Amino acid sequence: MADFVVVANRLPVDKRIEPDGTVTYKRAPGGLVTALTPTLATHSGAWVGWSGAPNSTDDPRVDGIDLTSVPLTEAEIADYYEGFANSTLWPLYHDLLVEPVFDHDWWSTYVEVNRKFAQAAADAADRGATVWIHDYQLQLVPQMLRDLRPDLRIGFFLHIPFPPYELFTRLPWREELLRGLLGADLIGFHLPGGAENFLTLVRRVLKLDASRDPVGVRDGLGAIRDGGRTVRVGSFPISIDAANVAEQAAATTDRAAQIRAELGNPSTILLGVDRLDYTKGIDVRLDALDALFAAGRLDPADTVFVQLASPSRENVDSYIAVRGRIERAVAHINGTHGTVASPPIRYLLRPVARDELLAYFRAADVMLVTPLRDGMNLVAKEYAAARSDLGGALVLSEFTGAAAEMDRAYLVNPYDPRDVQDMIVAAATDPADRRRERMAALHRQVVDFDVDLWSRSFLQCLAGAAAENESTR
Ligand code: ADQ
Repeated sequence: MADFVVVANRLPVDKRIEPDGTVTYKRAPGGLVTALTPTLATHSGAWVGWSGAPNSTDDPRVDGIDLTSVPLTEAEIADYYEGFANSTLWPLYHDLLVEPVFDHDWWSTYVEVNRKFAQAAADAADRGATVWIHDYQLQLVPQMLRDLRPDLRIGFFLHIPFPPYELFTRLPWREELLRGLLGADLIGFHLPGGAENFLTLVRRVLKLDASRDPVGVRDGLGAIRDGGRTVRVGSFPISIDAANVAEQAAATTDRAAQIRAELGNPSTILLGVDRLDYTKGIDVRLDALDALFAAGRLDPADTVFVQLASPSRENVDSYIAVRGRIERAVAHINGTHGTVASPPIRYLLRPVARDELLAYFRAADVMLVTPLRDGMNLVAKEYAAARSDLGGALVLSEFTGAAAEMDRAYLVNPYDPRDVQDMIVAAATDPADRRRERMAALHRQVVDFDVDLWSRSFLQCLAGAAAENESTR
């Protein structure tokens, strides 16, 4: 039994079957694992999640953490994960960038799968344990778990934006989802705006007494009175292990120089690093580069843009469509502005190893992070952390959570093509001392507000919120 349980859609490991048939587990590199490792290590920790493959039931112990697999059938993966989570909630919570699908069968499966996760968490948690549930796939788990185990301290954190009343209320199941979340003692969002959207929805849809004061960052929590309990609501901007990224990136200097040489030693290397997702605005930056080459503001013979994309949700129609759009744009730009020997766009569709990614960060003169909507965006923070040499420049969309903190970046409105073009040129050509001064501010920001602060402040607020409810029980 564990006194600290993480519940997330995915387990933090990759399963590998070796040629001789033996099964090994390797810790998957991911922000959440890094964020929670220190807490898991100092507790008897458990992690409840799906393995990523159908019907997997193994429960390995990896690096001192007990993993509990929630087995999902192929039909459940299609309806809960690809369907309700990624074709209904994801587009609805990201400004309707594609049209969300509302399907009652998907919803039924979402309810059933959330119940499986809640049961698995209830089975793993010791009496009075702290359970931290993550993200939009599991919004019903807090209340389901509270019904099963009223003794637990339950926190929930949403990693994506939380939409305003006008969008959220399209959901036929809006009351059920809000009620599901209210099982937690503390509900965390990246930004105060998400927390305030939630408070407004609870007040207007559920007619509960919810505070109206602005929500602060890491303190100044909102409050909802629900029966005898108080549910706290707060803003906790996630971050990265910045010191570690800086140290590892500094060790890639040779490889970074090699990358520049491999690209033909252009004057300017631009870089994009994203999951291949329509929210990330990969097409926004490609369109801007096309226009800049056409207008002669950037020289395609002396500029290289490297787009590293990792495949994501490949069975979902909107992801198949965005991949097609991006690949057509890459081919169009290279065909129009390149030569056979030196195409200005280099595009890779596969995940890149961590060290290699950090070397690309160190090689890039301009990092392009142009999402149309993004809860936080860790790539922007990783780039700033990696540039302890204070080189490079960050072009960052105002529609990312990261922009709230990283205001010394070259901020752009991704919906304004001229603004994106102008900022790319400014980031590439501003005097070195101005670029350096901006990067120094960004680097300091991510080092000072790292992921350890994120998890510590959330867990501290959760302990306070839960203790308050326990004292009135
Ligand atoms: P994501 O949408 O996955 O996360 P992001 O925060 O940028 O977005 O994290 C992506 C991670 O994947 C980064 O660590 C990045 O380095 C890595 N990655 C991306 N492309 C890669 C590639 N080609 N090769 C190797 N690694 C790659 C969700 C929300 C975000 C929020 C996080 C954390 O959508 O808004 O910041 O959760 O809360």
